Amino acid sequence: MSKSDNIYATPLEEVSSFSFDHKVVEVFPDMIKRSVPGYTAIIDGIGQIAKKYVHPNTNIYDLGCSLGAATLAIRQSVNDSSCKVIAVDNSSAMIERCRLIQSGYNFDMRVDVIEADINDLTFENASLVVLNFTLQFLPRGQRLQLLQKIHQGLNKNGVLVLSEKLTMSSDELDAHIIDIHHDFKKQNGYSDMEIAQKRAALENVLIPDTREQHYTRFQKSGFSQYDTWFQHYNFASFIAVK
Ligand code: GEK
Repeated sequence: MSKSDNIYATPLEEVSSFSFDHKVVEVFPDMIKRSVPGYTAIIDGIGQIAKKYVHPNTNIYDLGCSLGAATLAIRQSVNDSSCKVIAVDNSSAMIERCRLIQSGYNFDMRVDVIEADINDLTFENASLVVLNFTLQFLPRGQRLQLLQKIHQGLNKNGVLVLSEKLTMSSDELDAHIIDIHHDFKKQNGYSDMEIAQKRAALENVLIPDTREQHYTRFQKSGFSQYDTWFQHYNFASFIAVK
């Protein structure tokens, strides 16, 4: 069972930059469900997308896998022993816990849980690549190159699922949707102080793009079809097909 997230529940003299350390690992499932609107629906949807797009004898990549929720959904819904999931994260605390969790399930479909920077990977024979709320943590300058490498490593008709927090198209709308997201967090039991301190911790760590920036990047990476398959407030998930 995941402990409940109270990392920012007491006032901090100085809020340091957010990092995916042991403290976060302990509360992660609770934190992400209470903070990201639609998270559970997106994980379920990734399982359904995998059912449709994963082919026998191919690789599936879960990039920035954290504890492997997307990996688990894919293993559960596809469960083909000729396929392999490669789950990657650069947080050693996440990877340690992810290995433990994944080894607790007895699926036919194998998973390799790897500690690495996703920028250092090469992708091959991929039918599905998942970036579920990970790209937003990479410096903007690294994002296009990663998508180009993913596109190269996908088989024809292979799919990238990219979920991200979005910046809205106008400053006014963006401010309003951010308020609505904060109300969502309050309804999930976070106090104003927790919301403010978490926001400060994520400043310059989570850097959201607009939908247009994502679409332009898909185009520049060579994807022929792309669309939004899910959105709840300023949290969206895109599907891009090679
Ligand atoms: C889920 N996908 O539950 N290389 C590898 N991993 C990275 C990198 C990098 N360069 N940068 C960040 N990460 C998960 C949720 S969380 C999203 C993803 C969130 C990792 C980081 O360590 C963290 O585990 C993950 O990306 C982002 O479906 O917490 O909002």
